[in-house]
Amino acid sequence: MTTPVPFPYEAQPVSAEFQKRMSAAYPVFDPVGLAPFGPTGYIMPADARPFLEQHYNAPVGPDDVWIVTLPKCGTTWTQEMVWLIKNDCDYESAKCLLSPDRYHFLEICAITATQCREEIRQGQNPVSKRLMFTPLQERPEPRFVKTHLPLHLCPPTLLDTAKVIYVARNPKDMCVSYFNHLKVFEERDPNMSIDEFANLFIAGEVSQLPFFPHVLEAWNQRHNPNMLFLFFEDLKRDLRGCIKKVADFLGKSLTGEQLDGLESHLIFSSMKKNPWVNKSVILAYSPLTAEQLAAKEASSQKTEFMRKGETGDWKKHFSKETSAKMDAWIDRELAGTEIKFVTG
Ligand code: PPS
Repeated sequence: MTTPVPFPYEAQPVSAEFQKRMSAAYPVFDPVGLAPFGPTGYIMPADARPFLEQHYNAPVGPDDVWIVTLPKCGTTWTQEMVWLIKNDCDYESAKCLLSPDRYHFLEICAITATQCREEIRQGQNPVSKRLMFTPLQERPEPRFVKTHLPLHLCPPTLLDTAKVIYVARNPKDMCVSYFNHLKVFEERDPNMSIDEFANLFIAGEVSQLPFFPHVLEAWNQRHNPNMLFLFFEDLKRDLRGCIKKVADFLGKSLTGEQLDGLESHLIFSSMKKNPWVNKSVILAYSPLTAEQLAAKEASSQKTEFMRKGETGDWKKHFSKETSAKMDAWIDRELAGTEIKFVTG
């Protein structure tokens, strides 16, 4: 047995004001609360450390592929693409959930509010139990891993060993998409406005943020031969070109016919209709059975995972002031870097 690599980070102490803000915005995480971890203050439930230590020591093999992203930046889209490219466009075998069936969602336990994690443990939904509690070690190789952790919280050997695909999305659209996601998954105050949320987003006071340190850490690794850095907006603009780029990176060659097939499988309208990457995703993360979830859905809002898939959707949501505040923040954070986001 190998000795575990000591995990070098602790949850940072937080002020009473911070706790109060977090508790008002994200009550589901009470009473454990959210806390910043590590040098960039990555926000997670305050009891996440033992999980993070495990993830830091996760097994990594040379044929493994890790999709590393901030939430809502094109993870699912890229996961489906990568899995199909690696598996020779086997659409029949792709008729099952990305996570837990095809991908390991590394930190799903760590980011789930403590009592929800326990509800899933005690609950009747076998899929969510598998999603939460199957160790990475039990997955067959090559392993497909999805994570929103920043690179410094991933295993230190990751980039020397496996292939990593990082997908970035402009922060304005990510903010709107995340605002919707946290409502669907009941992880924020449902009455919060998008402008209030944008303030928390800029301050990095949202689970799995702050935004810029995460992106810039990966951007700085973009020339590493084991790293492919993609933008959501490029996937939108030139899906076929991105499929080719990913296939090249993974050492796979695709016929013209395979490219055509993948392109039509991966466009938004197809992904939205595909239950394995859309509708059933909500079920996979719930302690409820399919019947219980259907009853809940009938009595509340529609639970769609694939929402709009657009670049520039933020224009329909932000006030002028919020948009200007975001622009100033983006300019400030990107000064002196070469990274450019397309926002619409
Ligand atoms: S998650 O929950 O973090 O894994 O979400 P993630 O998959 O990263 O991001 C979800 C957003 O990606 C959009 N999406 C797409 N857009 C365009 N084309 C395709 N094929 C596609 N697939 C997923 C999805 O709709 C979410 O964005 P929004 O803006 O909310 O629609």
